[in-house]
Amino acid sequence: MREWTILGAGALGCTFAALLKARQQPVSLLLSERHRGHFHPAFEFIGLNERRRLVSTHPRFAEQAAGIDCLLVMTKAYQVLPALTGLRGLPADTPILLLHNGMGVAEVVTRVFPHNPLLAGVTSHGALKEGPWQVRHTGKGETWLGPVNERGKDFAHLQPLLATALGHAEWSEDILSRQHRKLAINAVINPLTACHDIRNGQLHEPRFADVLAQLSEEVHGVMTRLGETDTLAQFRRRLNSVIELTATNYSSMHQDLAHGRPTEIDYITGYVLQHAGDLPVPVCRQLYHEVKKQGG
Ligand code: KPL
Repeated sequence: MREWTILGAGALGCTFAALLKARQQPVSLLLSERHRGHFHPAFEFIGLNERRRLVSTHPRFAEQAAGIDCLLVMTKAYQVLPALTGLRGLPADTPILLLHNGMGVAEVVTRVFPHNPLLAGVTSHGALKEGPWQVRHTGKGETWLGPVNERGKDFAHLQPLLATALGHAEWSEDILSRQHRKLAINAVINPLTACHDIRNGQLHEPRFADVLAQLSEEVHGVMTRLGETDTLAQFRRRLNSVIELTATNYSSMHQDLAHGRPTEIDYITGYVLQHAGDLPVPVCRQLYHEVKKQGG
């Protein structure tokens, strides 16, 4: 592979670009039309050690899709399809690695690009945009990737490249399960913090104890229905540890709602509702409608 192309020049996309470039791995940023003519050839990256450096990137636009070797998709979930449908010239052997939050997108990407190797990943790195072209890496996390279709299985060699740059990356043939685990955490923390206008850590205040208990039970029930084997107690332990580790953060859904941006509710809570079958999920449903009502 000659070059990574990152779709989604948000905080996390730029952080991955900076970390890959720091290991001399070639990176280009695939930009949307609104950046044409307004693109900064470099962004400022603030590392975990507070060191600042200028990262110069090679911009690409949709009409240059034919030259993409490996596509890393790091947009918001609802931006993936509109962005990918503009890439008609993408070669059929270019692997597409979906690293966005939420689920339900891969099924549609498979229909639009039936021949491409498709992979999915989850990452727990934290990043923040401090200015239009200024990005801060706020937390080192773990990254998992694995195949979504048969052709994706030939791309396990991407894992060591990512591990070198990110500090951790592992390959999993059962990436769906990793995605479910992350989705379940997001389905509890994100809508609750967004609707109540609180930081993640405030979920541990006694006033949220009941709703947290009920929502985690609902989400866990749906995950079990999807074949996941974690017990409710194990799920709650993981959930509580993420709440503690990210206590001072505003969740991504909180930030989206607070800034009047669309949220990923359809790909997080919406996914849980779609897979609930006949399980009762009243809190999930109520939060879904509440986020929608607030404009998300
Ligand atoms: O992934 C997150 C998000 O905000 O989307 C969590 C883990 C909840 C951290 O804020």
